[in-house]
Amino acid sequence: MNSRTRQHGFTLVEVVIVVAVLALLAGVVVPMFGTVSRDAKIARITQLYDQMRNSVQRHYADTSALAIELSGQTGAANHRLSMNPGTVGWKGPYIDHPINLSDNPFGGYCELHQQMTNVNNLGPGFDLDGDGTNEMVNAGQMLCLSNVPIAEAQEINAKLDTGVAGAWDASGRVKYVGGVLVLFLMDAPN
Ligand SMILES: [Ca+2]
Repeated sequence: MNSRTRQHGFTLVEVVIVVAVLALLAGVVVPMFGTVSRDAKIARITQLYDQMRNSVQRHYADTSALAIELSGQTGAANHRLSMNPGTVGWKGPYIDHPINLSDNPFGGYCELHQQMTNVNNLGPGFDLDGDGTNEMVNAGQMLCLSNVPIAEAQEINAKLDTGVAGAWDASGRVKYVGGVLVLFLMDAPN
């Protein structure tokens, strides 16, 4: 074999090495993107928690009323933070758009409720201090997100319920039942 013919193309061994290196890189890079995406979804929910808690407090200060925002519904009556349903004292919008399905990064619903009994299978109340009894019972403001995987729900709980005793999924501001993450935002003043 002279130097002229040696110039043509890659040998099979070279091709195999390149493919192996690319496969190795893909194996490293793809999970990295998956982790970033997962962390971004968790961060999105903790941001939503802060934003919605601030919004329901401002809405209550103006109107002395609790609000609902339902991702699967239309109309001002179902979007009381973003649209004025005729509530006395309303000075909103308190959020920049009506809550919709894109507000849940895990693809489920996103609903702001004012009665625990409206949330299926979650039972009344929030055990805010982890002592085994519910400090907040029934009326209040809580954000419900479906389709949240348990591992992600546990991470969100760890961020929002630091130092809370009791079962992670039943105590504090974060509850989790059957794939539904429930975030306590505001108690109804008695
Ligand atoms: Ca909790």
